Amino acid sequence: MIDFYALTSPNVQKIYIILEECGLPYTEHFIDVWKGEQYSPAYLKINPNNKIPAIVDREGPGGKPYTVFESGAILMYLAEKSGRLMPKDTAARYETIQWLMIQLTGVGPMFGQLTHFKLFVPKSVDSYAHDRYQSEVKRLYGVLEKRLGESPWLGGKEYSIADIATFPWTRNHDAQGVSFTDKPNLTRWFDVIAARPAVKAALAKIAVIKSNRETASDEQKDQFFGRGKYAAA
Ligand SMILES: N[C@@H](CCC(=O)N[C@@H](CS)C(=O)NCC(=O)O)C(=O)O
Repeated sequence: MIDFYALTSPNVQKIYIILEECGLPYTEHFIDVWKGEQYSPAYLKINPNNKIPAIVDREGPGGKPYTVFESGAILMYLAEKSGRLMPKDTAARYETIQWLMIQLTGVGPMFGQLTHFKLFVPKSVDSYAHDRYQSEVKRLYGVLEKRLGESPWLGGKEYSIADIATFPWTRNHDAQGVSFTDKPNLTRWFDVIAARPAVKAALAKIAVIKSNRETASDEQKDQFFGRGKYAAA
């Protein structure tokens, strides 16, 4: 059994998808980051970086409970545990890891910052940041489109954790200012992943999760965004 510390964000969606793909039994524990629950002493013992997702595998290495945080590390751990979704051959495995890393170091941070500036900072206040992140997001979509024109899947010949990591971040491409109408390769890839039964099951679970996102107070938003009196000194 896997204890899964979750809510609804793209990094969490990846873990719902791999758990469903692998048929691993799990129990959800919701950490409402819009209420500051990621800062509770009990949760900080699980992830000292106060972020979701995290998991505790009750049957980890040596049969003992094992904690994993950071979505990329969790994907690799669960792929290794289940023997699926990551190639065994060294060259093929590192091809997958490279595209996983593009998601972890490029797509996630850049798409996340663009969303922050689009939703929470009026363009009149900071058009430089809007334009900087918008340009980088468009560039990254171009890289993904090209890759998917040369390879059936991001990580290579097979569906893998590189696809699972990237798919949730592309679900809101229109809101990110990127149309798929001129991106046939991303369209094909996206539609095939969205039609997978495990992905549908994961997204159905996520769709009914309630959070404090819409009703967060200004102070709770300040804490979540690390600003105002919550800015790191
Ligand atoms: N690099 C981390 C990022 C996770 C992340 O940013 N999680 C957000 C989800 S909303 C979070 O927990 N934010 C709470 C906070 O920053 O206090 C991963 O890939 O797992």
